[in-house]
Amino acid sequence: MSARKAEVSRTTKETEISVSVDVDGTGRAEMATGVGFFDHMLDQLSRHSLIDMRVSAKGDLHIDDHHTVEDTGIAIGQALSKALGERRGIMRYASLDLAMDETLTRAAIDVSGRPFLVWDVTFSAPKIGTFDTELVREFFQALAQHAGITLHVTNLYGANNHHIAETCFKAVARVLRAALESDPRQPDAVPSTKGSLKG
Ligand SMILES: [Mn+2]
Repeated sequence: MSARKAEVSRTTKETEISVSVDVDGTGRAEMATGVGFFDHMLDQLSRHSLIDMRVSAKGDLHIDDHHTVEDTGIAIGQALSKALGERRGIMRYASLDLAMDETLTRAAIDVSGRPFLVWDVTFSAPKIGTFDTELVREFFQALAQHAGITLHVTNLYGANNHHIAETCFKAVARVLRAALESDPRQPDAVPSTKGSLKG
């Protein structure tokens, strides 16, 4: 595999974001989105996927966190898609149940080139600190769309909303790691009968 690294810069009237990723990293995270809870979640995404990620976002936080969170998802998704190129030699599929104290969340992924999010996660409160819980879905919707991945996330049970959010990020991180791992039995093949996993 050639180096699976990419950088993306994205500027709109609402946000100015730059992202760099190294898929074959060590999980080194440098997050500066201006949203503390979101930085904490992105740290989990990087740490548990072993994808090095540097994210710098300047968004219209005087309105709310929405544009910053969604556009960061778009930029990380674009960077991942760019880094993965033809998606040769990857395992492609992965799933797992991720436990954290009282919470259990399942994630399944197909690095298919076909963007799709199935989201079955309900929060019992609208906020975690100052962070809107509905933005967790917005982030993963943007990520799935722009990374070109099919992603299913199901919270099976849980009481604490911080745990529910955190298990979503950790579970997705772990399935990303497993699905992007190189397949030693077909290191140069695109794992598709179509011959293409690009969207
Ligand atoms: Mn935490």
